[in-house]
Amino acid sequence: MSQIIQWFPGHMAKAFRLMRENLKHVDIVFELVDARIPLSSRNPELDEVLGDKPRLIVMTKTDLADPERTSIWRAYFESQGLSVVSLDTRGHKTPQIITKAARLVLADKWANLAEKGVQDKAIRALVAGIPNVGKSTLLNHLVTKNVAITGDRPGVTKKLQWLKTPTNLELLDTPGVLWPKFVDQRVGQHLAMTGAIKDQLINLDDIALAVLKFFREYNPEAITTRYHLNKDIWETQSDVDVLLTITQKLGFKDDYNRAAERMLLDLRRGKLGRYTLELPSDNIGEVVDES
Ligand SMILES: Nc1nc2c(ncn2[C@@H]2O[C@H](COP(=O)(O)OP(=O)(O)O)[C@@H](O)[C@H]2O)c(=O)[nH]1
Ligand SMILES: [Mg+2]
Repeated sequence: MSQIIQWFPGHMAKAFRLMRENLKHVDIVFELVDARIPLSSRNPELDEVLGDKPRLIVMTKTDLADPERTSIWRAYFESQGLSVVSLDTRGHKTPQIITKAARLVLADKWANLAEKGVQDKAIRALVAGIPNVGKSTLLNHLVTKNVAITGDRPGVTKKLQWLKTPTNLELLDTPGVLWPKFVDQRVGQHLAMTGAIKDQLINLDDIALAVLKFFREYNPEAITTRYHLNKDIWETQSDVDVLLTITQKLGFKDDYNRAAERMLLDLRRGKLGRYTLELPSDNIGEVVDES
């Protein structure tokens, strides 16, 4: 993981510089977070960059997340004074949900404009978030099905391009790319578990063991059902032993790396059910001062 930590700061500084530039031109920022890892998919330094720029938290991939935990997270964000929506970004209601929430955030400002005779001004927005959180998908679903948006292009200086939506939003066509902050070992693990980090960057067996540790508490039956294990395996076997048993059940002999890979794939594709890895009370990323 150390390689990643050293690799990010330069990119992040550049991404933030670009974002500061772009912020001058928008009314609101849509900060995307993955509903399965609402803490690990955020970058706390964004707060500083945004200042008092209006913001809407958009929890993506709720179709993969634990609905009960999504509610807990929504309440948590609201308790922090943040506006929040949660959705499957690919759903047909996405434009309505996002636009309605953005209008609400900007209601006072737009009422003031209306008093000055400015009617129906489009809301200009910047979509921001870590890689793979769903930025391009959201843009595609807000605009029209056929607008081509080709990847992220951080650092490219060019004339701003706006995408118009039928709901009177104007979106910067280049999303703001944020990098996750590896403040805590769990952050890296959670990003890996949800597929936000490339497999080449992670130790598969470590992650597989973290998956088992999580499911042992959260939803043990998802594992026993999927891999045809005895339900009481959790009482008699350690996580390492469970991984070995799964390896054998899958017919991979002693190649537990292959089993780890399969488990991760299953997890990311939702074959182990819906899950949310984090709760506000987990205190991930809260630096404990030990000096
Ligand atoms: N299940 C699910 N998949 C999503 C959702 N939003 C995005 N995705 C998928 O997540 C992956 C990454 O999305 P993308 O928009 O490319 O992320 P970006 O890197 O932030 O632009 C793609 O495979 C999308 O289809 C969602 O709400 N639910
Ligand atoms: Mg993209």
